[in-house]
Amino acid sequence: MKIGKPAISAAGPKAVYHAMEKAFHAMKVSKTFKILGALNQKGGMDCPGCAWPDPAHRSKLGEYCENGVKAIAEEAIDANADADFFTKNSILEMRGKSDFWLGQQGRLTQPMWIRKGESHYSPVDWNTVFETIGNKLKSLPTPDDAIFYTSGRTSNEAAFLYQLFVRIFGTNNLPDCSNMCHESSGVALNHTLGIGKGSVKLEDFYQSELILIFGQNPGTNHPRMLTALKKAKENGAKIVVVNPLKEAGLMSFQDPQSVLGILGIGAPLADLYLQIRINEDVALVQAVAKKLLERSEKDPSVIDSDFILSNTDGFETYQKALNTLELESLISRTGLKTQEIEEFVNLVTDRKKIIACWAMGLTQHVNAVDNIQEIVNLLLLKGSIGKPGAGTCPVRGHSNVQGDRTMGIWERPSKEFLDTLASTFNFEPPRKHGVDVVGAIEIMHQQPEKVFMSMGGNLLSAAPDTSFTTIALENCAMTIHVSTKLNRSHLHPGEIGFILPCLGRTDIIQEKSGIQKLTVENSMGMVHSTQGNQVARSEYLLSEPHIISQIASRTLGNQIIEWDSLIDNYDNIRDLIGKSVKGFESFNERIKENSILELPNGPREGKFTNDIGKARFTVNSLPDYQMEANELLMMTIRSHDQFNTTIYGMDDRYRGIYGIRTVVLMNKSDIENLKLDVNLPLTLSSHYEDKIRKVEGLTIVPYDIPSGCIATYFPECNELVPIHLKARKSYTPASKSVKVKVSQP
Ligand SMILES: Nc1nc2c(c(=O)[nH]1)N[C@H]1C(S)=C(S)[C@@H](COP(=O)(O)OP(=O)(O)OC[C@H]3O[C@@H](n4cnc5c(=O)[nH]c(N)nc54)[C@H](O)[C@@H]3O)O[C@H]1N2
Ligand SMILES: Nc1nc2c(c(=O)[nH]1)N[C@H]1C(S)=C(S)[C@@H](COP(=O)(O)OP(=O)(O)OC[C@H]3O[C@@H](n4cnc5c(=O)[nH]c(N)nc54)[C@H](O)[C@@H]3O)O[C@H]1N2
Ligand SMILES: [Mo]
Repeated sequence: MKIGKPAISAAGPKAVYHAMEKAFHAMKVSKTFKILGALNQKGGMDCPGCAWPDPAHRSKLGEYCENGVKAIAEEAIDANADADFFTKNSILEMRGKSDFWLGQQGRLTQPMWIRKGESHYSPVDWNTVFETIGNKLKSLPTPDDAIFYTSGRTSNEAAFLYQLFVRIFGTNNLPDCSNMCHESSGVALNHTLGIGKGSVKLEDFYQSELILIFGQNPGTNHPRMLTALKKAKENGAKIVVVNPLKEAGLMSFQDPQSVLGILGIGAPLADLYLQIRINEDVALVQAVAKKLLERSEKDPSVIDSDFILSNTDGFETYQKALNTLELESLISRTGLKTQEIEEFVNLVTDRKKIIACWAMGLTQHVNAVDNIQEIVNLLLLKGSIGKPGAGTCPVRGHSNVQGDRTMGIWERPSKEFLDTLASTFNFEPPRKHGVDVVGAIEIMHQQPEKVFMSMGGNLLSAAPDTSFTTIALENCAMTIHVSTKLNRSHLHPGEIGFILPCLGRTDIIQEKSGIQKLTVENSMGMVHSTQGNQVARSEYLLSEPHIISQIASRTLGNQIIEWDSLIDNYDNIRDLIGKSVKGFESFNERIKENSILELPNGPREGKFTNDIGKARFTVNSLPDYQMEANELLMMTIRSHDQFNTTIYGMDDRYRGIYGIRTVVLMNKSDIENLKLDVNLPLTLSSHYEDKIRKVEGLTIVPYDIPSGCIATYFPECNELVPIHLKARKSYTPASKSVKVKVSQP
């Protein structure tokens, strides 16, 4: 373990070095270059890293980032966790290993199962897999006794087939990783603007005058966004960052595609960096709006009254509510200086083309929906939606998480979507809403004997309240994980547990008609194809659509859908998508030319597609925690060396933390006031009505973070997030604002 100084600039030659070091450690050199040469190139493969869009002109030097290379190394790793590996390692032994170790064992190569009383997984043939799952599903008292989870790497084709199968089977139990991620954005944006997605395109960044970045760490999680920010700045944009931590990637960017960047010279990014207290974003934006409205009394051009009058609803109520708030108390909540807020207001006052970006720093709080709605209020005041260079930009996480939703992976589908499925496929889909992630875990916990199927992902480590979720999984009659890599969820099977290995983004998919393409949708609503270039490493690997079709055919037969022949050619699947999902008409023809499908987006064109046909101003409440004097507010965040629950390494280079993940980033004044010894292990405990949750053996890292706030890593501290602590309306676990107490032996 080593603690050094946090970095003040991201990317550059060091990033290239670290990326290649990881890649060459995991894979042969020739394989590395073959994959990287196709990564994010037209007709090549979509990076499994994040959902940031590709620019129109792709760099020949390489259109990927350090963490994209790490994602590739993780998936295309030469090592295999094969049948032999499972013979040598019991699940009890594997539970004692770290997440990093689990990932290093390599790709899954053969279907495995484990039955009650057994200590080891053993190989099973695909036919037995499909028969056993089909028979189990058919035998359930009701289809709602099965839960079908999806993670966001799943392709459009797989996602579409999966939801269709699940709905013909008879349930809307389709929770997904979005429930823990941007659900709050979807709820807020649907209500206020009429579409649960962002409104900007990549080109808007190049025309914007002001870019606001709330609760996001793009230097680690969306590194290619830094290129867009740099270009925006070159074109004159200003950048305001709102974040409790000084994240290196938001301060300066060493562009590895430029001479200066290669020399390690960074281009400054943030013009104003507001180190806000955790979850005081509503207070900040309300303070800014109050000041703007005050200024607009003298100079009406400060806000866009024409836009407000003709395109929005609820302005007066909003203004009245703002008037009841006291500016001083709003400012004091944020922990920021009046001068800093004044500078923010100055930047907003003179500019009309504003983009607001955000990620998990806003979406994972009890009042997460309020956070986003308040930002929409600010954009509406400025008329900054539906014109070039302006709009909303929720920066998505998983590379196809947005596409999965477009394809119907959602426990609360719209009536319109179900009606179209009903008329296209001639069956009556279930109308009752299904369970989301938290709902699923709660019913699996309360009622044993459920079937849990996971299309990718790692529910156990991604979900809150780890011990609670462990019991939920172990309670199941059957757990089915379609996965590329070994993970902790596999180690807590139900009475029967399956691990079904599948082909990943980097692999070639062969079906009867030949090599198949898949498609994905990026964070800005653009759909394009993706095709791997690695020959399958084992004869047992099947694609996700293939596995779904076989489970469907054994469960439902081939009456409504010809599942067995459908997958001979994935054009067949895209034909079905074209018939039943808006915006995908003539899908096959359009995707064949390697062209990009731009999905319909009302707000992008200034059309608000919610129930009232106008953008809504909303009145949002401030968080109310009732903190005790010795309590701190904890956010669980990602290190630079992980992709969600997949741990690439033990370092968090930009934050100066090496060789350890069980850390607590804490302000020096809190360390002093709470009389803590940085040399002793720390215990964190969260005290909510139902019980006290604890994580022991943590290490204090004195850090530049507002006092009263601490940061820990996800998934190590998920244990502390109570299952019932979730956002209003979106039900997203509030894993960025958990009240905790500290203690030392
Ligand atoms: N390399 C890599 N890339 C990834 C991922 C990964 O794990 N690794 N994960 C992918 C996924 S699924 C997602 S959703 C995204 C996640 O991308 P991010 O949202 O950037 O990820 P987090 O680490 O959760 O970072 C949250 C940021 O919000 C700040 N923050 C926390 N609380 C608050 C708050 O109350 N207010 C404000 N203003 N800021 C706050 C934190 O300091 C941190 O900088 O990245 C995607 N890309
Ligand atoms: N405390 C806390 N908890 C969080 C968060 C947080 O910030 N704090 N973030 C939340 C967020 S934003 C998200 S999105 C969730 C993530 O939740 P998940 O999406 O469930 O988790 P991942 O870690 O992304 O899933 C990793 C697993 O996916 C499998 N996999 C990888 N690629 C493929 C593929 O191509 N096909 C298939 N079938 N499997 C594949 C591998 O087996 C790997 O082990 O976690 C959430 N949990
Ligand atoms: Mo996410």
